[in-house]
Amino acid sequence: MNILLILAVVFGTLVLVRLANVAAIASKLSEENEAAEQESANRWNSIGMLTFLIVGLITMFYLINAYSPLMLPVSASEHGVAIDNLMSVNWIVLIITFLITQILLFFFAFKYKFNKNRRSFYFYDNNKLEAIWTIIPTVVLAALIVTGMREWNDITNKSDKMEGLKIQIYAKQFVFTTRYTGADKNLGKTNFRLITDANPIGVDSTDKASADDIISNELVMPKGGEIELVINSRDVIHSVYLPHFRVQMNAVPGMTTRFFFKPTMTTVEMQKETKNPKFEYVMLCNKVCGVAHYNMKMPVRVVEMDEYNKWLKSQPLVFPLATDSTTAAPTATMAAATTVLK
Ligand SMILES: [Cu+2]
Repeated sequence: MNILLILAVVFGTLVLVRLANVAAIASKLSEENEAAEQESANRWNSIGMLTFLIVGLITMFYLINAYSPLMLPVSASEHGVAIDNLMSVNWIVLIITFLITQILLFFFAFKYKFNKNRRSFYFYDNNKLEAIWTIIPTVVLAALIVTGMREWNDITNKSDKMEGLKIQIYAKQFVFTTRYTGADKNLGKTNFRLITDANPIGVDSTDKASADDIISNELVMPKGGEIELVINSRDVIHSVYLPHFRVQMNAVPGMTTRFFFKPTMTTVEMQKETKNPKFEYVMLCNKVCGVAHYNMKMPVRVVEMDEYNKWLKSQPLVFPLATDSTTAAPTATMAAATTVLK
């Protein structure tokens, strides 16, 4: 704090001295000197503009190169490849536009600095020019938006129309829980009134479909399986974010959201791809949902179908066969209020 104060006093004094100098010089200047001073200032400003352009561009490309190893590896899902392609197209358009506009802006500031022998060219109106700078951005932006919307519709339509391997992701502050279907391929109904320590996501034990439901604190998926995430939240809005699969969908209390996708690379394959033997997929909460939000995540594994089936058998049922009636039996009113999972 003391150093800051000293620095403030020193720099404050320097500024005052400098201002006094400027005032003294200005008062001495004749009209001719003023013109020469102005020209020199313009020259230095224009050189500053050009330097800023060059240093800025070099820094930009250096940083892009330096940080690119921290970017996500190739997509581990089918639709993710299309998303990555869209993203690349967007970046190419953005970078080209950025380079053209910024180079012109700073280079013109350098080249067309004030020159008393040059008159600026004045024109009142130019329809052709206005048409060009209106139509080109409109066409490019419309093309980007339409292709993006088509891709997004394609991805989300699957969630509405197709049936996959249902996996429920149940979010609460600050943990995720997963629930898998048993042989009946259906998830039993849930109701928040049935939530207890032994039944953390409120599965309705009277629903036949819940008898073989399996619960876990890990998201394991078979490679090549059509996965249908069935997403719910107990308390606030969370977001299920699987960056390596280019998947993100909000978990909203009171409603069910879905995401349909197909993992294409096992964890082992991704470890080889990234040349990182410690690589693990992860699911993160991507909505600031409270104080421990930063820590809300779940380990994710993608394995071959055989291994997946073996793993699933080793996981506990939501209702173990010797059910504790005090923790699991719902009342008639509770059953009536049960949320229906399609
Ligand atoms: Cu969260």
